Formats: sequence, structure tokens, C-alpha cells
Amino acid sequence: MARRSRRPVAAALALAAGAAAAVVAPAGAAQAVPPGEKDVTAVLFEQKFSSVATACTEKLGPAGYGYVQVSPPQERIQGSQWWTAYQPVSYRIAGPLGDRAAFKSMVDTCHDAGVKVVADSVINHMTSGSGTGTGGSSYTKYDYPGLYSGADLDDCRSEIGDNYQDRGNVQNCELVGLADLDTGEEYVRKTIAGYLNDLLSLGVDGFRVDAAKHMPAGDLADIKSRLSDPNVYWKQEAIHGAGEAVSPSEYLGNGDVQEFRYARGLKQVFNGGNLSDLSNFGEGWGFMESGKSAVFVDNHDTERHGDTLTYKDGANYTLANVFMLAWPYGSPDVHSGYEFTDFDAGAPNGGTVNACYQDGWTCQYDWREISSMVGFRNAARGQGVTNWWDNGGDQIGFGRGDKAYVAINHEGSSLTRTFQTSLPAGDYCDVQSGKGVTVNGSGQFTATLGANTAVALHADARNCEGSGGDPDPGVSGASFNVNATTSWGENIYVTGNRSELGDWNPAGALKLDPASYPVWKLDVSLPAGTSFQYKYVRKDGNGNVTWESGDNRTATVPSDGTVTLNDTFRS
Ligand code: LM2
Ligand code: CA
Repeated sequence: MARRSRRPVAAALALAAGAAAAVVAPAGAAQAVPPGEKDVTAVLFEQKFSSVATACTEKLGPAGYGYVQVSPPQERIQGSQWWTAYQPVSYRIAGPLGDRAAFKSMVDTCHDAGVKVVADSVINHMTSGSGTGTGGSSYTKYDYPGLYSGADLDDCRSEIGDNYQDRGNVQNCELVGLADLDTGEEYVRKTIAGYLNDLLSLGVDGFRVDAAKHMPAGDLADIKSRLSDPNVYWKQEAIHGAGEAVSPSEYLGNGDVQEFRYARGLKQVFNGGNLSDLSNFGEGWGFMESGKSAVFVDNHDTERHGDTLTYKDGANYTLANVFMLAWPYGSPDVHSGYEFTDFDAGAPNGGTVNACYQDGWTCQYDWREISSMVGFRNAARGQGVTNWWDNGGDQIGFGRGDKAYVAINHEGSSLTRTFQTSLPAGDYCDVQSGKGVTVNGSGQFTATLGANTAVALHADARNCEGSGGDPDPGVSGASFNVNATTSWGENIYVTGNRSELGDWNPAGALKLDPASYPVWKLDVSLPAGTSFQYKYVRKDGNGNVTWESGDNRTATVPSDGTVTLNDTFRS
């Protein structure tokens, strides 16, 4: 495996030293608005189109995601590494994720589920090697028969390297040695626009523009003006680096720009700072205007280069996503990839997701704490922050007008508090835990938040039916009792093949009550007659998960009442 991959791109993506250009945001800028009512994008990194389609129908649509972003669909170089996706060979949809028909079918299926589709678009460069691509096209560097030849590539034929102080070097030379397209040239502009128009003809709703900083903003404006929908959603990847020649804000005239400082700020706050510092997160931190910023906790590059949080960061990561979705700045991407230890490792199972949390698929978009906040964000749309509270440390709470309220306890001990909201009185579901909460006539509710947990209420979740967790008395279900000896800081959870049990997701698993230790107990509502599989998992204080050994356990809910399960944790 080519470990050399780390250094060139670390350099390409590195921050250069120097003074940041001040970005002045207009006062009262609106929340970012990709077209439509729902602004959260699930990024399904390197998933096959057929698996993306299934996710749209089963998870993304029902959860309220507005968009799904797919990895680059065009023909790429062969190889098992994920980054082959960023080495185009031709603009035919002929990669490992699926062919043209599979792509089209995915777009149609996602649309039927109410989810729009963003395509990751690699238009700054072509591949640097020679060989035969995933669709059978042969190529050599600077020559892609039938598409581009030497005259279409930039004259600078050397690597960008570390010099981000020189605009010409950044935009006209070769990013990690990849053949750089001359986007100033008519034929190149026409050809790139032709590719994007082809994707639009298949129903695509928007583009993530890869390596935007490496193309002059005016060139991108020209290309965009040639599209069948020149106002299409346009999300430019321009990485902020202090003191660099090219500033991300140059691209705001074209459309949205990804605000990398947002993700870096969340890492800083959740890995050591205080949540109380987030009260002015956004323009108040010097970020670009909210209405044109695309934000994320991590992406496929930053989770590998370590400049942001990742799925490996346990509650810090989960709660950062909860905050992002609750906070009205920018339009959020929920990144969703797969477990890795090897930087280069490509998608598990050839890109096919048979089920979340199998084969290494991490499915962040489906984590109970995260997916439940998509509905929160949709309910809170258009509402500013109200009722901010913090303890001066790592505990915060805030409302979104009379539509929603969230509190996050990022400290190591539990928090019991009466929170002041602007919510109408009545019953709500805490969508984080699936337990009912009552807001009184003064807009207050009292809750206990365990260490590193959140509570979240919103107008569209007035009861917990269908959200799992809390059983209503007299309703059918399962009574879990498991004898498990634990060390201090450890807890026992149950998960299984039902949404009520978190769909085999350790992050969505249900915590058992240790009041009768060493027997941990939980009652869960399940439909009468349901046969299901389950297992217990052990989590330590850092969120590390240990699954029970052995086969999945099975049980069936009787037609009237509850099945009682008396188990012993299998180490
Ligand atoms: C991006 N945004 O601007 C992508 O988000 C990022 O993932 C891409 O890098 C990069 N720009 C180019 O599109 C990845 C990966 C690199 C990889 C490139 C091209 O992080 O490691 O570079 O894709 O596949 C690889 C090798 C590298 C080699 C290069 C050219 O790792 O060592 O450089 O190919 O052969 C000599
Ligand atoms: Ca370029």
C-alpha cells in the first residue's frame, strides 16, 4: 500500500502560516439554504449506487434528510484504494459504484423518497498514471482519448507542493501530481459543463465541486453558467488556510462554500475546550456568512488526516453532530463512511451495504442521536437561537424559538436541571433517549442528562411512539434482564435487528438500568408477534464498544404481552 499518499495530500491540504484574510459577514445572514425545505445532506462515501438507493428509501427519506451526496460517479483508475475516485479517466459513469443505469435508478429512487442527490464532481484534474480505467478506457497522463489531450492540460507540469502563497501555482500546477485541466480554455469549459449537464439530465440536484480552490473562481462561474440549470445547488470545496493566496470567500459569488474552520472549531471545542464557547459559533468566530456556508463535523479527507473529529472519537463526535444539527449556521453534511485503520483502504464489501454496522460500514446518518436531530433541524428551520444557557463550562442548552430545544452535557457527571424554553406547554419526546418529557405552562422542563448525553425536544415529536425506548404500560414488548459484571465507567446496552433496538448500531443501542446490579434491566415496546435478534454490548467510559461473543440471540414477542429474557452476558 502506498503510504506515500499521506504526505503529498497532507501538504496539499495543509494550512500555510500567515494572517487570515478577514471575512466580513453581513449582519443577520440567513441560515444556509440549499433549495428545498430540508437542508441536511447525508454523505454516503464510496457506497454503491444501489446501496444509496436503499438508504434513501429506508433511512434518509423517513429521517428527513433533504440530500444525499454520492462519491464521484465517473470512470476512475483501477485499484482498491478509495482515492482512485479522485483520479478521473473519462466522464462516463463507469466506476465501481455502478453504471449509468444504476446511477439513474438511484436518483429516481431517492427522489421518490423525497431526497435530492448531490454528485461529488472531480473537474480540476485528470489522472496522472497510464493504464485502463474502470470502464475500459485507456489513458496516459495528459492524453485521455476522445476527451482531452495535451493542449487541454495546464502548461505548468510540476506539483503544487507546499507553496500556497502563489495563486498561479495553486491553480495552474498539479495537485499531488494530477494532470491539471486548463479551465480557462473554451473546449475544457464546454467539456466539463457537458459532463455536469449529463448528470443533470439524469436528475442530479447539485454538485460538490472537488478541489475548487485549485480552479479560478471565474472559471467555475463560466462553467456553471453553461449548465441547463445555472442556479443548481453548488457546494465548493475550498479549504481555508491562513495567509494563503486563494481565499474560500472568493467562491461565494458562485454558490455555497465549505467552511473548514467550522469543523476544526468543533474539534477544538469538543476535544478540550468548553461548549460554552459555542454561543457565537459561526460569523462570530470569523467564519463565512451562514447563508452560503456548508458545514460538517468531518469529511473523507479530514477523518483520515486528523484535522477534525472522527467516528473514532466516541461521544465527542456524536455530540458535535448533535450540536451541528441543532445550531442555525450553514447547511450541514453528515459524513458517513466506514471503519479504517489503513489510510488507503477502500470501501468494505466492494461498496455494497448489506446492513448498517456490518462489514465496517459506520452509518453515522443512522445513529439514533444524529438521525433524530435531522427532524429537529427541519422543525426548527427559520428560527433563531433563543434561551441560551451555559454553566461556563461544558454544559449548554438553547432553544430555536417556540419550535425546539436542546441541552448537551459534555461533562463527566450527570446534570439535573430545570431548563427554560419558549416551547408551548405539553408532552414531548426527548428524541435523544426516546423518553417522554413534559413542558409546563412556563415553558420549563426538568431532566437529568447522563454524562456525555443530550436531551432534544421539538414541535414535530410530541410523543415517543415509534421512536423506541420507553415502553407504554400495557403494550407488548420484551423485558431484558442480563447478569453482567462491569468495571467502573462501563455500561450494558442491548441492540438488535429492529429499529426499536437501534438496528444493530452500538451508538443507537439502548442502555440497561443497573439499579438491580449485577442484573441490568430494560423494558422495550415491540409489536406483538415480532421475532427478533439481539445482543448485549458493553461500553466503557470512552465509548469503546465490546460486543457479546457468540451467535445472535433470538426471541419472539407473544401475541399479548411481554417476553421476559433472563440472560448472562457472554464475554
Ligand atoms: C480533494 N479535494 O480537493 C479530495 O477531497 C481529496 O480526497 C483528493 O485526494 C484530492 N483533492 C484530489 O482530488 C485524494 C487522496 C490522495 C490521492 C488523490 C488522487 O487524498 O492521496 O493521491 O485523491 O487519487 C494519490 C496518491 C498520491 C499521488 C496521487 C497522484 O495518494 O501519493 O501523488 O494519487 O498519483 C503523487
Ligand atoms: Ca487547477
